[in-house]
Amino acid sequence: MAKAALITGITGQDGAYLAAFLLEKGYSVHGMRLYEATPNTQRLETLLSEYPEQFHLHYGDMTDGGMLTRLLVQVRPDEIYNLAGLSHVRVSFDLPEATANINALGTLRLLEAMRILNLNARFYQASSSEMFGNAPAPQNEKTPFQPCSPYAASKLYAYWLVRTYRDSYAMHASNGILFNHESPLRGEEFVTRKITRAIADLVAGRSDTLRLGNLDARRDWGHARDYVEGMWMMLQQDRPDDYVLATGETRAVRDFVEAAFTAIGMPLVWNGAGLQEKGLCRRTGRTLIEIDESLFRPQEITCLCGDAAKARTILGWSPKTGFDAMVHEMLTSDLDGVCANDHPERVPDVYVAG
Ligand code: F7E
Repeated sequence: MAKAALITGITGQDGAYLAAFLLEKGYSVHGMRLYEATPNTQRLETLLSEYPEQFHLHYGDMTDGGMLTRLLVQVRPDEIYNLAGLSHVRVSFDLPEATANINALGTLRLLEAMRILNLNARFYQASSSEMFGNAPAPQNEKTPFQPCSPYAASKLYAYWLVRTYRDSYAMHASNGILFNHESPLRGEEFVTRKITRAIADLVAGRSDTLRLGNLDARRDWGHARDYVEGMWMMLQQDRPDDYVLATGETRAVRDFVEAAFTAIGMPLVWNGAGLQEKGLCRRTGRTLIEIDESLFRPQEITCLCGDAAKARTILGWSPKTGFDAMVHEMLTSDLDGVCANDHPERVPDVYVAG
């Protein structure tokens, strides 16, 4: 009989890639989505029409323990991928209590539901490289955590719960400590997609300057499609464990912006320093990038760079998509969307609002 998988956070980038990956493998996939209207479920609707027998959506909420228990009784999943969460680091400073309730206590509710029901499912927890904070790079499974945002603290609580439930109740529960992973499906409030979307709008004459925060923060950016495969691989192991997934390469936000503008034939030149710094079009001198202080975080993480040697050795996982190919794919998708005029209005910049 086909295996059943439950994915919480199905409407996010990773939910969409993971659902497609598991459906192709023949799984019956159950996705949990918030009752709130979600801005874009187009990609899920495509999957629903392609896999009408295999793909099912359920309304649910990580803050409702009774509901989570009922969902587990109904679905009886073989594998659970806990991807739901408030995932924006900057927003977590504005909504710290909600972040803890959803990310930390939500994971507790799900694990408790499994324990109460004696459910013999394998459990994947979306842990995050943000838990390392400013610990020296490269970071791996042995690096001591130094969370420095409400988001990272909530993820660390969930990480330790997973280990506690694994060791206390012999659950097959694993943490994937994933470094930044992007794609055309990335939310527009994250910096990579914000940049590629803004470039598409610029090309279409819909906007002129892109406002960014800390250009010098360094991140290890991989492609989400590769990372969801790693999630699945963790649950296929005989023994549960914790794994870092990363590319091992780090780049500054500035590098991403430069790569994206160069790719559309508008190489940049930087002028000024600090908040006065600007990115200008090298050919025309037109201002394309400005710095916005409100986009900085109360505490910045300067450099994340993962060491995924354990995943490579034990899971046989390695990222397939390189940085340039990923930037190209994201840009092409946004440029195509703008040309086809099928982009919805831009998501308002959450920071300005907050
Ligand atoms: O920021 C800087 C910002 O919001 C990346 C989440 O998936 O990955 C993600 O967290 C960097 C930061 O992602 C803007 O200060 C500059 O240093 O794209 P981001 P993130 O905070 O690294 C981890 C692994 C997760 O687990 C999270 O859930 O870019 N930055 N200017 C900016 N960031 C944003 N969003 N917007 C800017 O204008």
